[in-house]
Amino acid sequence: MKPLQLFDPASSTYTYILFDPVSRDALIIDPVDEQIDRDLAVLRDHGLRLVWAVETHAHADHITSAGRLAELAGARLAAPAGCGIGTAATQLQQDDTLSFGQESLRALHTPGHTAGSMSFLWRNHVFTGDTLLIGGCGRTDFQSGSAADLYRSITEVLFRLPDDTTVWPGHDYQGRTHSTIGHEKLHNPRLAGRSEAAFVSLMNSLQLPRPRRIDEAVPANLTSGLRHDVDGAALMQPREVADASYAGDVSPQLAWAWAQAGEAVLVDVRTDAEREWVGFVPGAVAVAWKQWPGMALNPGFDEQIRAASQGRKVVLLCRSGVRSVAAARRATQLGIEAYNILDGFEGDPDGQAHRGRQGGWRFLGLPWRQN
Ligand SMILES: N[C@@H](CCC(=O)N[C@@H](CS)C(=O)NCC(=O)O)C(=O)O
Ligand SMILES: [Fe+2]
Repeated sequence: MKPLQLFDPASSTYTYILFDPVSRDALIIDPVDEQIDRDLAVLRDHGLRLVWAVETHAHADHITSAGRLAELAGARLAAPAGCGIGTAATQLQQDDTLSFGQESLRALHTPGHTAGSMSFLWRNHVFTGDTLLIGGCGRTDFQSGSAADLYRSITEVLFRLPDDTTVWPGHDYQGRTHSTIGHEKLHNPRLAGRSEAAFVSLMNSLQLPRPRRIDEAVPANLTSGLRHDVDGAALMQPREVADASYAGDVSPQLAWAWAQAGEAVLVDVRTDAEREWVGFVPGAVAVAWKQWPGMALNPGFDEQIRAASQGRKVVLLCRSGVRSVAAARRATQLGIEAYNILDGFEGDPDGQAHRGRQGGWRFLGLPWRQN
C-alpha cells in the first residue's frame, strides 16, 4: 500500500494522504494552504474521512491548511511538541502513534532542520519532512536549526530503518518523488562517507537565501495557518446581515440567558478539533456544520439538529459567525426556529472590535472551559 503523494509547485512541497482502505479513515501530512480545494477533492473522490492533519515541523516556506481542514473536515490536529504549534491539541512526543482506522503512524523526533522536527513512520514508509531530502537534507541555518543534530537524526535514527524503507520527503526541487533509506545511505552526497564535523562544516557554508515567505509563514504556521490578519479573507465570506432565511441574530449574552432559562437549545456547530483547541461552551449540543466546495450534503446535520431541537428554538454558535448563519438557514428550512449567535466563539481574536466585528463568546465573560 502506498501513500497518495500530492505536490504544490509554488513551494515544491509534498503533501501525503494515508488511509485505511476498510474504514476509509485518512490522515494528511503537511497540507498546503493554497491546495486545500485539491486536497478536499481528493478526500471526497476517494471516499475518505479525514481524522488527522499532521505537521512535520513549523514550515518557513509555505502556510499549512491544517487549521482550515479542522474547520471544514473535522480533522484533529497533531504537531511535534517542540514546534510551538499551540493550535494542535495533540502535541507529539517520540514514539507517539496516531491511529486512523486499523492503521497507525509513529512519530520519530528528528531534530536539526528545526529543533522540534519529526519524521513519521507508517508500515515501511518514512515521511521525512525537511530532515532528509532526496540527495540532500533540510537547511539548518534558521528556526533553531542545528547541523550536528541533523547529522545525528539522519545517521542514528533514519539510517537505522531497514534499507528498503521508502523515503517520502517534504520537498523536492527537481521533480523526484521518493527514494529508499538504502539508496540515501549510499548516494546522498551530503552524508555518504562524511563525518559529523565534515557535514557541519558543509551545512554552515551553504549561504542559502532566506525563504521568500518566512516572515509570513512561520507565525501563521504556529496557529495551524489560521491567520488572524487575513481571517476574513482566508476563512470566511463577509457575514450577511440577518434576513428572512433564519430567525435572527442574537448576542452571546442573550443566547446564554435563553439557554439558562431553558428557552432555547445552544448548538455548537464547530468541529470537535476546534473545540479542543479553543474551548467548550457548557451545555452546548455539538452538531458540526461541515461543508466544502463540491460537497453535496452536510452529512448527518439534518438528523442531529432535529434531535437537538426537539421542537424548541435553537441558537447556533461557530468560531466567527459564518457557519452558524449557514446552519441556521438550513435549520430554518427544516422548520426549526433558529438564531445565529453574533461573532461566534472567537469574534475578533484580540477581543476588540475589528472590521466591524466584536469580541465573541469567550471574551465577554460568559462561561466556557478548556477541554
Ligand atoms: N527558494 C525557497 C527556499 C526554500 C527553502 O529554503 N526550503 C527549506 C525547507 S523549509 C530547505 O531546507 N531547503 C533545502 C534546500 O534548499 O536544499 C523559498 O524561498 O521558499
Ligand atoms: Fe522546512
